[in-house]
Amino acid sequence: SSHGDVVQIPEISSLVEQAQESFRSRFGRAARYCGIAPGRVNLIGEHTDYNDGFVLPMALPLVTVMVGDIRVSGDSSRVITLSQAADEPRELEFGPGKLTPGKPAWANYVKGVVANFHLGQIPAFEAVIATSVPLGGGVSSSASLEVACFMFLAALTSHLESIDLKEVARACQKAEHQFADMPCGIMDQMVTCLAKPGTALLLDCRSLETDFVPLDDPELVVLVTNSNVRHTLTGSEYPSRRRSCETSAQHFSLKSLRDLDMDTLLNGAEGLADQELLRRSRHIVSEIKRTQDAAAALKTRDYKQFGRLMNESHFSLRDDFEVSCPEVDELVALAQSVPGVFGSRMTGGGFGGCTVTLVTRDAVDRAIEVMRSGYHGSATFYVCEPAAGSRGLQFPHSN
Ligand code: GAF
Repeated sequence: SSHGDVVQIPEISSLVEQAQESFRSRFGRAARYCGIAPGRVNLIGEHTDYNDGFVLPMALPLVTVMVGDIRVSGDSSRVITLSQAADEPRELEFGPGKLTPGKPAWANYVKGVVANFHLGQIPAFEAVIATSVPLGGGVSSSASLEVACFMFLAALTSHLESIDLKEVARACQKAEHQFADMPCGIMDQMVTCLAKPGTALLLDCRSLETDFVPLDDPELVVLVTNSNVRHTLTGSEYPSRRRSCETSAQHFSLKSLRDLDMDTLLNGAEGLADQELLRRSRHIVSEIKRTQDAAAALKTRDYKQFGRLMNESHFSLRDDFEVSCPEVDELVALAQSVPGVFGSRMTGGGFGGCTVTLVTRDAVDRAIEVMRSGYHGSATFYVCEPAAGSRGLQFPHSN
């Protein structure tokens, strides 16, 4: 159908059931424990997390689930992913010894979390992973897998009661640093862990203080559009942006760009090695301010102002931080042209992936139609409202 690229988001319960059935047929008994964690979209505050700044993401109704049980006998653990997008092999087996990253890529997130699980000894286990989060699409499929795995292990080891979700986020970030070679900030893991339905999370990435801002207007939706492109630059450009920010902070003798203001930046600019560093820093300083302003606008339900800030954020990421790409710019320009759209921007690390658009419910079909027909590639659309964060559980005994 002409709406075939608007994704019908599966119920979490049906994803869990699918994983449970698969566990039963593979391992011959019922799964007893479950970890669930969502993907995320960032509304504003991009590349600010590793500069000690503010971010404003929300959880998506797309989730990764991991179900399983302690192994009956044998001392190695076995994990299967049902994701068709994951690289082969889709079954992982690892012993109780030291874990190292390798292939397949999806397994590194599991191994990284096992290696960084700090709540206690993990017994040999068996588990099945299922996900509705598109892999590599810039909506934190990796953080959702890490946190789902952590919550599963917390359930398995009876640590759900005492869990500190900020510590979980830190452990999962470390897993990603060590096992996926990705020097990410703390945004994705924090929102995946902590999100609350109907709210965006204003997070101070320096103090990890949280402020849940209501985003539950029935007239509004958040449209996530996957450009379905991923430029290979991603791997090298993210760490290089991080280094630029550190170099600039050092130039101003500051701990991070969070502590820089625009006047100081512009006055001290001739001392900066080049124009590029100035532009990189200008994005961070302006984006941190925009994020705080956007949260304030959201609190007063000033969606026009919020949308303007989203648009400005995009232009700053495109022109100053240079992490967008032509395909994403095209989707953003198309969305911004539609009446009823408050704002639209790239979201996540950049170089492909998704855009995020704040739009009235009435106008969302039109926005999708304009983006679909004007885009030179093939996009995928997710109509979303802010969803819940992670959880772990033990299935009640059945039969
Ligand atoms: C990626 C990283 F994982 C986050 O920490 C954040 O830096 C983001 O890019 C950019 O805002 O998602």
